[in-house]
Amino acid sequence: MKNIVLFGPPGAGKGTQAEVLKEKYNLIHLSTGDMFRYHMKNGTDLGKLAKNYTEKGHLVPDSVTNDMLKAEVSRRMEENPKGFIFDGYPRTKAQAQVLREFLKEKNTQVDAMVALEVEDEVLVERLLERGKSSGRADDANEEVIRERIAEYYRKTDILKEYYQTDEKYYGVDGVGSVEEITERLSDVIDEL
Ligand code: B4P
Repeated sequence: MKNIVLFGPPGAGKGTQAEVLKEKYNLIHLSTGDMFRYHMKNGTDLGKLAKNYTEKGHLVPDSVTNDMLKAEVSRRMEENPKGFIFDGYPRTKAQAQVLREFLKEKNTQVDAMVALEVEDEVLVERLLERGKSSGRADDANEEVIRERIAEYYRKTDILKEYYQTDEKYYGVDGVGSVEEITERLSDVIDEL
């Protein structure tokens, strides 16, 4: 089983690339952002809670996020997958620790953390563009987008060091066409 953490700031292209890579490598794509959006759309208790954080550009608390992710991994494990692409998770050190322990219990591990590197101004531009049609409250204005990026530097960027100590970290240039970036990511995945 091969498990990949697809990493990067908001708008780096994690979701876009995960959709391509899941087909190419026959992996299960797990996006915590998509899970929260599903709950928000359906008005569940979890969705109501998540909304308070996502619309301000903040991360949803770790305990809630971890429980949701673990339940989904357990459910999808029953499909006997070739592996998972984690998109948007982990986003804090506490989440990374939970993921490590949880995968260990399942006799598996993170094999690579691949980080898409994109400058902040390009991120803002991409998310504002998506906001014109996505209907996503967190893409709606520049202030919230900048807060998401700030939250990334406060809590998430540090995870590069966390995975670097295990020699599982790979940085990939996230600027270029979607196809070019898929090629760069594939070069890393093919080596695993
Ligand atoms: P996410 O859904 O993960 O949002 P994201 O960071 O914007 O997504 P991504 O980087 O995947 O961007 P995409 O490919 O779509 O999270 C949303 C919110 O949920 C978070 O802010 C947080 O509140 C909450 N949340 C999620 N996970 C959490 C966790 N683990 N813990 C706590 N809270 C959590 O690309 C963006 C845009 O760029 C698209 O419009 C795309 O078309 C465009 N694009 C992609 N690749 C491109 C390219 N090569 N060139 C030009 N444009 C490109």
